[in-house]
Amino acid sequence: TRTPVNVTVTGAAGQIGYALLFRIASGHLLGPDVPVNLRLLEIPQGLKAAEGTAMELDDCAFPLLRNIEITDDANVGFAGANVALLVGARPRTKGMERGDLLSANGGIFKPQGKAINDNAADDIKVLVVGNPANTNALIAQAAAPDVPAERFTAMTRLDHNRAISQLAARTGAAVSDIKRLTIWGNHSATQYPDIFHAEIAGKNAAEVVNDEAWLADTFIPTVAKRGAAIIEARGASSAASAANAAIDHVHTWVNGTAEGDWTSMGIPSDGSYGVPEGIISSFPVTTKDGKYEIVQGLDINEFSRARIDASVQELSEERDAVRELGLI
Ligand code: NAX
Repeated sequence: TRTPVNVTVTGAAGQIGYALLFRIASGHLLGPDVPVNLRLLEIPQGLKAAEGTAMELDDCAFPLLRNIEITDDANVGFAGANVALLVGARPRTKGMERGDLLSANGGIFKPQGKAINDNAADDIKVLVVGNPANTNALIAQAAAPDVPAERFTAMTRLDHNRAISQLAARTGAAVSDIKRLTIWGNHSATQYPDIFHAEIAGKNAAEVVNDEAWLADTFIPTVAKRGAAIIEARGASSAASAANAAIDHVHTWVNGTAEGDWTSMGIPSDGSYGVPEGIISSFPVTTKDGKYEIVQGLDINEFSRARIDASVQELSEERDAVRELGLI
């Protein structure tokens, strides 16, 4: 039998945490044959609710779930972690400026990065879900100099999945027929869902759609503002779909992309496609044997170039702001 994989979830008592933990414990994160130990990291006010969730996890009698540890100490929470899902973050509240938001999150992600650096397993893989996800991932990564930078990633898989779903609805295709969609840039309203290289049942998606006005005025804003539309409808932000995307992100990273397809991940840029080295930006990536690679050689048209540049510009500004705050 396999050794259990240690999976740490921060913000475990939150709404994404509640949707996420049961799927990790039932084998959807890593596979149906991989036992897991769960480490739930919360702030003191969240511990009691996390204990309640742990009781429910016990009550599922999941065959793959070996043990659950609950803590508010990051050094304990990340001890021996093989996978860390950083979900807990400081949300933007009314009247909060971007600088306030970045420094409040710096107070979370800098110490967590250091705790990962000092305590996690050598093969640690980190996914940051908590917003602003890309820049929070950058802060954590900068605080973990002994961990290879590429192990710090940010979630744009929800945007990716939303874009596939919107494209399927527009074209009448099955979601499973859509391949090679890309989210570029930041997980924010500037993100760019790119269908110019996507395929629908083997045909070029942009040619199937053949409507640039729909792309510019409907598709892109619908995907980018979907989070706000969910809040409007549900009275709460995306939770189950966000948890599902986190599962997809890590599952794909660990288990690989399908032949002929790729996915979108926020990863430290190596300078590809003119994205400044070091910022954590979303790219098209293929994965294999637990490693990812940026898909190279895509032809970027003017429509795409302007939108990638705008989102990357926002990421560069966020990086400069956290640098000025001494967070990286
Ligand atoms: P909730 O407010 O329901 O839960 C957050 C939890 O984090 C709380 O239980 C809180 O006690 C805990 N927490 C706060 N600081 C912590 C710390 N320092 N250590 C450990 N735990 C801490 O939020 P939820 O709806 O679960 O959303 C979590 C984060 O995901 C938010 O930042 C949200 O903006 C972000 N999202 C990111 C998405 C993405 O695509 N990247 C989409 C969904 C979601 O909006």
